[in-house]
Amino acid sequence: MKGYFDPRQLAHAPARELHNGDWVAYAESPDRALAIKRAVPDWEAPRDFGMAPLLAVHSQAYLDFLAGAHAAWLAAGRSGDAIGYAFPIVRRRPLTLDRIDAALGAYSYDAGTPVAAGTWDAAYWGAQCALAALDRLATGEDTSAFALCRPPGHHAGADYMGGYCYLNNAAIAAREAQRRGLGPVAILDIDYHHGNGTQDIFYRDPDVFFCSIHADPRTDYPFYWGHADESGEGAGVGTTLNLPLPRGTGIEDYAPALQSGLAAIVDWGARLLVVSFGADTFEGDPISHFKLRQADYAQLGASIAALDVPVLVIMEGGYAVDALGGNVAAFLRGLNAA
Ligand code: SP5
Ligand code: ZN
Repeated sequence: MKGYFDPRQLAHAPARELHNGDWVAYAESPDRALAIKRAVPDWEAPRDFGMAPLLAVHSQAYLDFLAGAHAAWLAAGRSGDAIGYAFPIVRRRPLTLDRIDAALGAYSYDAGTPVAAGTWDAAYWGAQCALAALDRLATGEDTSAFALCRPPGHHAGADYMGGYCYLNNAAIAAREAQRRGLGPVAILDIDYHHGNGTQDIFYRDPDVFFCSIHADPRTDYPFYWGHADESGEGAGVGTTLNLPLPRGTGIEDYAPALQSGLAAIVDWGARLLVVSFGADTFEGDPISHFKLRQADYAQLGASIAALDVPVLVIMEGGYAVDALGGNVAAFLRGLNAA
């Protein structure tokens, strides 16, 4: 199985994030990618599939904002990473405002997602990794492929960033797979956090099935999405499945949830599965509260492989850097064991 990574993804390196009312070191560090790179054997650099696949998911205005935000921040006389502090919730009108601080608020839903000098380049090449991995599956030479997307993507919506995410790599790959006639596509999100951006993008879409297994948003980020009763809207009713689990969940309760998610994906008739994989379900993760161990990841991979459809693995979260490479490698081994 090929992995895809581009060194330009390391250019995204915000210094700090707001956590419990104070500044702390940014958890989504370039070291995460380097740790995964060391633990997985077979790499290729992505080729450039251009902007069109990104525009199939994200608005032009949002992409323009993202590409220019750090320069606008510097032009406003600031230094360091661009971070918003005012957010247009509570039924404000969708105004188009020039000031960088207004734009930072309008295009994000949290203050945990700074735009650094290298953010656009890194996010762009991360998305190209997702497209390159899809391209590999399309050749039929492999039944699985791995995109080391970093920064991650599943919290990013059509026109917003959040949760360390800027471009929704899983959604970009899913849309491109549809365009190439590789569907029906299902997305299985097994990051610790709910994939709110992905859910929003496909919420009214009956043609992409989205299933997320995650920490209960009553206790965990992103709070406002991922509750069990969210199941799609309009034509998309029934094609979103949320399976929240309590803090402290270990493999004994995680595995049955995964089986029910996989059963729903099979029933729905997926012919391609995009997996948003986060290793922040690990017992040693510094910002999360599930209890999976390294060997459990091989079991998750094997359960997914049993579906017998092509699997595109998109990297999402996972912040126990010392264990991250081993956890990702275990998952990919389980996926490819059969
Ligand atoms: C992709 C992904 O896993 N995003 C997770 C975003 C979670 N952000 C909110 C959690 C705040 C915890 N901050 C801890 C910082 C420790 N250095
Ligand atoms: Zn996460």
